[in-house]
Amino acid sequence: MAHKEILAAALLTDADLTGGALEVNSPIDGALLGSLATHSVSDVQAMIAQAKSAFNAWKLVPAPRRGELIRLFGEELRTAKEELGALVTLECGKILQEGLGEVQEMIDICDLAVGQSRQLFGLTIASERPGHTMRETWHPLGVAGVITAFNFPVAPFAWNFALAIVCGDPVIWKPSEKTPLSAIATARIFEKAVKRFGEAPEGLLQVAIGGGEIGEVLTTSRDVALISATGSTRMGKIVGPKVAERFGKTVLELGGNNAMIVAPSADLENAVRAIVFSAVGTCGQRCTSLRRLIVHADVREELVERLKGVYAKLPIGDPLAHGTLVGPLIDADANTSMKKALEQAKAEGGTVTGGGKAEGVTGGYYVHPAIVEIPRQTDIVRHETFAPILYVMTYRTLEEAIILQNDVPQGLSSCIFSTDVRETEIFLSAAGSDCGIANVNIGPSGAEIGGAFGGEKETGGGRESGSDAWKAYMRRQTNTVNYSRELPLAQGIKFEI
Ligand code: UN1
Repeated sequence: MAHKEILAAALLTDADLTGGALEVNSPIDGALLGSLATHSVSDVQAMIAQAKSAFNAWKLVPAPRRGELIRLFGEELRTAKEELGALVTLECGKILQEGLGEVQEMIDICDLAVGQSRQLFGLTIASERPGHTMRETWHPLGVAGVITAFNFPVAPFAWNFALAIVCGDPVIWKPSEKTPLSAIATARIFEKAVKRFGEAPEGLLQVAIGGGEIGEVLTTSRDVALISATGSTRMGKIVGPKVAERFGKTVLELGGNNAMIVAPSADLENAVRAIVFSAVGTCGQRCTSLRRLIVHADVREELVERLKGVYAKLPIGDPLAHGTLVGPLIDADANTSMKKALEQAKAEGGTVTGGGKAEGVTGGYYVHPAIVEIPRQTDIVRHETFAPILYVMTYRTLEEAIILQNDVPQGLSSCIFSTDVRETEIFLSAAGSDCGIANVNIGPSGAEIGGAFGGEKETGGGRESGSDAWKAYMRRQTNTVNYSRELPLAQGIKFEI
């Protein structure tokens, strides 16, 4: 499909695509997709006011009813899956299968959130006083600001949004300046659900288009109760303290530097498939991408040879074309960082295979994914470069492998390939991986929405998506109720007046 058809199918109009200074280019061929108007600081302030008034109405709507709106959103997303998936591909360059997968994640989280809307459970707690009862209640939190990155233009938004809405919180979404169109199209799909729902307050979802100045309004406003931000550690270091200064809440999902340990007992066939998908998928630009391979000396040679064989034949090119496995990098800057990282890796003793410009594809930044064999975990290996670079290191004892796996500033995702249950259980134990995600016999990327998603250390500590991540969008209240005729004090204190 031509670019114009994809934009039209996603219901983007000329009015959306013209009239402003924010140029959006497709990484596929550099074509200009639109020149968008951006929001001013005062526009965003008005959005916050609107969201605040929406909150006052929405927080009183019963949660299962709020879930109904998300059920309808999930239905609309099912209908629009192909169109939105293609737009995601057009705008961020991931292959169509992954664009569609991203929309599927949105649908899945809607389903989860609908169920969750009937399960915003609190606890009942034993009181130490006679005739008293204690419980914990979860209430809507307030306006949520959701900041997302170019590499996943829609799924992390949906993880936040679907839960926020069932929890009672309106959302202001600041998408990446590189992928605003997917956000506008998503908001339009949500509008359809709102229409069918009938009685939703105005402003449950507002999209703020612009750069850092927009983010600044959201992070510093006392009327934005929660900031959930996905992006670089650098961004998190700016956002985190700003929100903390006003005692706002944050969910931060920042960098990853994810490793796989391949043990001698590993199923190498599956390991190769998992490595290639997680290292070159989304052109190495997932926060969960595999960046470090820690291979046992006994299987290293065989594994690296097999990988080099697959890498040499990877179909690189138009991500909309059937059969392509590697699309373009997002832009020139990404290309430069990849080049620089490879130069540094060489200077630090690495041997690079691949990594150059891909032949025969023009218009975008198409590269050969790189394998870098490196004797030590040097500075560049410990740094997250958002590109398809796979560093390969060797180990002899599992202990040594786990030390290498953990010895990076980031702590998002990790995995081990081994058929030895003693090894896999150690890897998942307190003596093992220090990451938020630790997998056995699958790669580090492609997490399902049912689990909590996020990581430790410089990854930011936030958890989104499944499990009890919904609690971040609510405030916890502890209630003590006295149904006796006395007034005993806690801790047995006597206070006679
Ligand atoms: C991201 O790269 O920011 O686990 C999100 C995965 C996807 C989400 C990645 N479900 O790879």
